[in-house]
Amino acid sequence: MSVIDGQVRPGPGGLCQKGWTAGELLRHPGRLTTPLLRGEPVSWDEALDFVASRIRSYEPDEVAVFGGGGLTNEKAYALGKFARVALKTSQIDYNGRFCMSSAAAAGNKAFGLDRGLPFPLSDLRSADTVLLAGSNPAETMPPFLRHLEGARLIVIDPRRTPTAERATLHLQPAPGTDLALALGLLHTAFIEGVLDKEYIATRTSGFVDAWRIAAQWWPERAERVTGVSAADQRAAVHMLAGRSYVLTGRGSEQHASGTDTVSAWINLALALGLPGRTGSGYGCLTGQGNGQGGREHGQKADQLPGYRKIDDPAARRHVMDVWGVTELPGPGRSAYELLTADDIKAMLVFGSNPVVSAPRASGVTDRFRALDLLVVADFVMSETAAMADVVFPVTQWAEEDGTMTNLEGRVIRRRKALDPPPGVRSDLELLHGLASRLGVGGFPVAPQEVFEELRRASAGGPSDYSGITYERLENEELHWPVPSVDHPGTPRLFLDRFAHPDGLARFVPVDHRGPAEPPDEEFPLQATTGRVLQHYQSGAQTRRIGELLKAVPEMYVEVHPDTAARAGLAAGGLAHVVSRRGRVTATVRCVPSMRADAVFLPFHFPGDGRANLLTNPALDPTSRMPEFKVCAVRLERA
Ligand SMILES: Nc1nc2c(c(=O)[nH]1)N[C@H]1C(S)=C(S)[C@@H](COP(=O)(O)OP(=O)(O)OC[C@H]3O[C@@H](n4cnc5c(=O)[nH]c(N)nc54)[C@H](O)[C@@H]3O)O[C@H]1N2
Ligand SMILES: Nc1nc2c(c(=O)[nH]1)N[C@H]1C(S)=C(S)[C@@H](COP(=O)(O)OP(=O)(O)OC[C@H]3O[C@@H](n4cnc5c(=O)[nH]c(N)nc54)[C@H](O)[C@@H]3O)O[C@H]1N2
Ligand SMILES: [Mo]
Repeated sequence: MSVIDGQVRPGPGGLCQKGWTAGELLRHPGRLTTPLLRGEPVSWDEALDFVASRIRSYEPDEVAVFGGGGLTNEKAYALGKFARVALKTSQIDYNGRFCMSSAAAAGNKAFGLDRGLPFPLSDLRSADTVLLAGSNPAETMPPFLRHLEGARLIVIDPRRTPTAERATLHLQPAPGTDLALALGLLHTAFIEGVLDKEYIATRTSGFVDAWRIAAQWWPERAERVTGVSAADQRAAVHMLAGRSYVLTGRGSEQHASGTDTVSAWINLALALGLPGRTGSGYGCLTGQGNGQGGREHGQKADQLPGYRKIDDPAARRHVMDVWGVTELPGPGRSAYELLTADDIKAMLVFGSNPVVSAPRASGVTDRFRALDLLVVADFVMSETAAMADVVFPVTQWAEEDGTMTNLEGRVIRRRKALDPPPGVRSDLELLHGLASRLGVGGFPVAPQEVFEELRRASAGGPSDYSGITYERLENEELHWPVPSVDHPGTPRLFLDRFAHPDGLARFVPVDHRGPAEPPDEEFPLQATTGRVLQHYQSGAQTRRIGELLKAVPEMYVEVHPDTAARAGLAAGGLAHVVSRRGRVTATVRCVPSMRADAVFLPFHFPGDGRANLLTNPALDPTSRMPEFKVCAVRLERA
C-alpha cells in the first residue's frame, strides 16, 4: 500500500506495475481464509481459545508483539494498547524500526519533532535543486517523481539507479560513507562562502561544535574516504545554495551510524539555511503505506499514542486516563533485540515477515523455531506465517476502513470497497477476540470507534489528531497536529519556530565512523541491499503475482564486470555471496556502472536467496536501526 498525494493505492507506487496488479491478491488462490493450528484448519473460536489459554500460562514479559508500518493508524494504536493493557507486556516493537527509526531520531534531535516531510509534497515543485541521499524513488515511489520534474537533482547512491540516471549530478560514494560526504559538503560550503550566516545565528544553536568536526573534513579528505571528487562536492554545494531540499532515504539511514548520518545531512541543510522556510527544507522519504502514522501511535517499544514517550510521567498519566488503567509497562526492546531475545516464549506478529526481512535472518529464524508459541496474522502464507503455530487470516486493504498518515503528515481515509472472503476477519476483530478471552474490555472492532479513542489519546501530544474526524477527512486535507475540530491542520511546520523549547533548530556534532564491518582480505567487497520496482519488501505479496515474479523471478547480485571476472563469474552464472553470517545463492548480473568494490542485492527473496542471511545486525546506538546497507562479503562460484 502506499499513500501519496492523498490517494491510497494498492502497491507502493501509483501507476507502477505493482499498483496495477495488487488487486490480484484480493482473490488470489493463496489467500488465507481459515485459521490454522499447526497447519490444520480450525474455527476462529478454537484458534482464539488456544492462543488465549497459552498466553495466560506465561509471564507478561514473556509474550512479545511485533507490528508493522503497513497497519492502519487504528490497528497500530489498538496493537500498542493490546500489548500494554491486555497482555500487560512491555515487549512490543515493529518493522518501522528497520525503516524509519534513524531519520526519526535525527529529526527529533534537530527539530524537536519528527514528521517525514514538515511541508507538503507539492512544495517540492518550486525547488531549484533536490538532493536525494540514499533514495531511489524511480523504483520505490514512482508517483513521487512528478514532484521533482522542475528541479535539478543531486542523487547520492553507490549505484547508478534509474533515479541517478535522471540526475544533474550523481555522486557515487562507497556504501557507508555518507557521513563523511556530508561533512565534506559542509566544509566545502564554508570554503565556497555559501553558508547562511544570518539563519545560523537567528534560527539555530550548536553550529560551533558541529563545525569543529566538519572543519577537519576538507574536501580532499572526504574524497579519499568516499570516492566523491572535491570538484563534484563543489558543484553540489553551489547547486544547493538557493531554493533547495535535502531528502534522505534508506540508503543513508540503514546503518549502525544512521542517526548520526542523518544528523550530518540535517547539519548541512541547516548551514545552508534550508529548514523551516517556504521553498526549501529537509525531509525523510517514508517507506511503507503507513510509515508515518505507524510510528506515532504506540507500536514502538518506547512510545505511547500521539508520538508520546513512554517514560514521560505526564504522557503516561494522560494515556492511562484514556485507557482507564492504573498501571502501564515501561519501554521494551527494539525490533532486532526483541526478535532474537531468548527470554521471550510467545510472539505475535502483525504485518511483517521478519524471517525474510530482519537482519541476520538465520538467527531470527532459529529463535522463532525455539519459541513456545508463534502467532501470525496475515492474508498470505508468508515465510513467517509458515513457521507459526497459529495463523489468523485477516482482511486486506480494500476490505477495511481506517486511516493512514502519509509522508507529509496528512491523514487519509482508507475506505472499504469489498467484503472479505468468508472466514476472514480484521486485525481489530482478532485483537478484540483475544482481549475478551483474556478478560479485558476496551477493544472495539469498528475502525471509527478506535479512531475516536485515538483522537483522545493523542490529544496534546506531538502528533495531535484530536481535531481530526472521519467526517472532516471526507473533504479536508489535514496535516497533523490538528489540536481542535476547528483547527485547519499544519501543512508547514517550523516556519516561525522549531519544536525545541527555545524555538531553535540544533546542530548535532557528529563524526564519521564508517561501516561496522569494514572489508578485509577474507571478505574484500561491500554488499549493499535494497529494492527493485517489481517487488515489495519481503516479497510475501509480490512473489505471488505471476506478472511480477516473471519480471524478476529470482535472487540476483549486481556486480561490476571486472569484479565478477576476478571471482571467476560470468553474467547469468550462479554465485555464492558469502559473509561472516551466511551464504546467499544468486544469479550474477554484470553492471558496468557499479563500483568495483561493492555489490548490490535485493532483499525480496526467500530461502537461500535471502539477502538478510548476509546482513550485519550491528545496531545504531540511538535508533537501534540495523546496518542493512553495508556488510563485508566475498564472491564464490556456486
Ligand atoms: N518497488 C518497491 N517500492 C517500495 C518498497 C519495495 O520494497 N519495493 N518498499 C517501500 C519501503 S518500506 C521503503 S522504506 C522505501 C525505501 O525506498 P528507498 O530508500 O528508495 O529504497 P532502497 O532501495 O532500500 O534504498 C535506496 C538506495 O540506497 C542505495 N544505497 C545503498 N547503500 C547506500 C549508502 O551507503 N549510501 C547511499 N547514499 N545510498 C546507499 C541503494 O543503492 C538504493 O538504490 O520504498 C518503499 N517503496
Ligand atoms: N536487507 C534489507 N532488509 C530490509 C530492508 C533493506 O533495505 N535491506 N528494508 C527494511 C524495511 S525499510 C522494511 S519496511 C522491512 C519490511 O519487511 P517486512 O516487515 O517483512 O514487510 P512486508 O514484506 O511488507 O511484510 C508484511 C507482511 O504483513 C502482511 N500484511 C500486510 N498488511 C497487513 C495488515 O494490515 N495486517 C496484517 N496482519 N498483515 C498484513 C503481508 O502480507 C506480509 O506478509 O524490511 C526491512 N529489511
Ligand atoms: Mo521501509
